[in-house]
Amino acid sequence: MDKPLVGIIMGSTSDWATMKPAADILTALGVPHETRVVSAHRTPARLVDYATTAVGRGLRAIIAGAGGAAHLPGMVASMTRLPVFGVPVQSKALSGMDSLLSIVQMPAGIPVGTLAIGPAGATNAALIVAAQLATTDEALAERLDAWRATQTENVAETPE
Ligand code: RP5
Repeated sequence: MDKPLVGIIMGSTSDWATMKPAADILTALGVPHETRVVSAHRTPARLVDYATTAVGRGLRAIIAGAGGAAHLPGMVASMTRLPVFGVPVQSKALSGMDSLLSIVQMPAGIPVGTLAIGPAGATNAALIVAAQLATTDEALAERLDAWRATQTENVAETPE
């Protein structure tokens, strides 16, 4: 297995159903990645360790999904210069609006690129990371172009 270039982290195992599409996209595009449960609230020491060692371990980007009071992406971003993309997980109580607002509204200086709520956000987080990596990886660029072309070909002309 190649050294991971992308870290996919999430606040709870209950986030996996939302975040799995990000892993699936990176697998389909041949981008080495790792998946970890890292909670800003329940495992703060794990969070510090993950964020502060990410650059040294060769990661190029981090995708962080969390729900509710979703501090994970912002806290990770505060401890690494790597690009961090936040995926708001749809919560039961507030349908993910809590997750979205707590991820998206970062004060100036520590950016988190915030995606859509739910699996669509996880999918697009992986695609945006792959697009960035593809700017310096011609083989990946070709795989991403092919993936996009297949998606286009699979759009039906009529609804039934
Ligand atoms: C957050 O709390 C997690 O990201 C998850 O979305 C939410 C609920 O976690 P569980 O109670 O399901 O573990 O930290």
